[in-house]
Amino acid sequence: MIKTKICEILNIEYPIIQGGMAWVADAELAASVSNAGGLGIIAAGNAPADWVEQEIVRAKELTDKPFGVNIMLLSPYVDDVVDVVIKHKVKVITTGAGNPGKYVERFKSVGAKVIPVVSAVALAKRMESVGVDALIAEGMESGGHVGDLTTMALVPQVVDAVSIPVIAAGGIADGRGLVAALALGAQGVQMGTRFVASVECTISEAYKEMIVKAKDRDTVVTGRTTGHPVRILKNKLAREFLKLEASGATKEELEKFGEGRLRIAAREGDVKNGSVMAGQIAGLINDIKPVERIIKDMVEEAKSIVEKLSALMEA
Ligand code: TUI
Repeated sequence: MIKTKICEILNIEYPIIQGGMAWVADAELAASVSNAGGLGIIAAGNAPADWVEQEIVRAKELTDKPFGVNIMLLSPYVDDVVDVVIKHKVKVITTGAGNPGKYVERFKSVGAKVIPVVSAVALAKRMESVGVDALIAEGMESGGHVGDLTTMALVPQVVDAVSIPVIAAGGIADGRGLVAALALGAQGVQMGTRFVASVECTISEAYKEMIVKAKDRDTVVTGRTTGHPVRILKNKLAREFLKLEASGATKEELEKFGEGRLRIAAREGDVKNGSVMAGQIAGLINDIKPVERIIKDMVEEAKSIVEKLSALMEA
């Protein structure tokens, strides 16, 4: 058993949360993770509220365990998505790319736990002061929109700066990562890339295969010049985007160039012209496994590491 405070707060068996990945994390993936004892998350991304509502209803059909919704705060539909998660009394709300402060009271009024993603200490303190239940400290190893601190440096600094539980994210895909996160003072982990390479993930096989084939140095960060740095796997799109940035393209030009690219990679399987968001840990992932296997293997590995470490202390 690896039980932490966050397991009690979220009413889950293992301290493993699935990342809220736009165009990837639907009801199928979320329910699979929740059924396996973790916390599954439906990602609202930039989707309209009626899509989010449909996925919430479907997840309730697929699992009787708790699951959450991730709200991407830059979405044009954010207010409607907030209404939907409140209407359906979703148990856990994670947020990304902004401060959920103005919604916290309404989430809490229906008993939801609120867990924002943060990438820096100042942000963590600000979020704690608006009354959130826990934080996800996400290092720049992550896929998608990233900050600039590594998980190793960020997590213990956030742990020391706040008194609410912290969940580590970025660069975690196995039992070693789980034990490392706990050693840094985190109460659990959030994983994205590892769950993308799962049987139950409904995205294109081409996207999953690209993660399986990726090596350690195969991701790059695009969009640094626009203030929206995004980690993706190297491909034709990444090369063209970086070339455009180096040539001094404007924010508007770059945003136009990048529009809709995640959808075409995830849903249409165009992994040359699409944006294949993935974390640096893609290089460690060499197979596509059922979600339950991912979680069981991880917990088993973590237990055996803890036993070895204890023996080391006794020796
Ligand atoms: O949100 C993510 N990862 C994402 S969002 C996304 S969709 C997107 N695509 C292109 C451009 C923009 C968004 C793909 N991947 N991770 C969580 C995260 N949130 N990392 C960092 C933050 C964050 C950033 C600023 C959280 C709060 C914040 O607050 C700003 C402020 O001052 O309030």
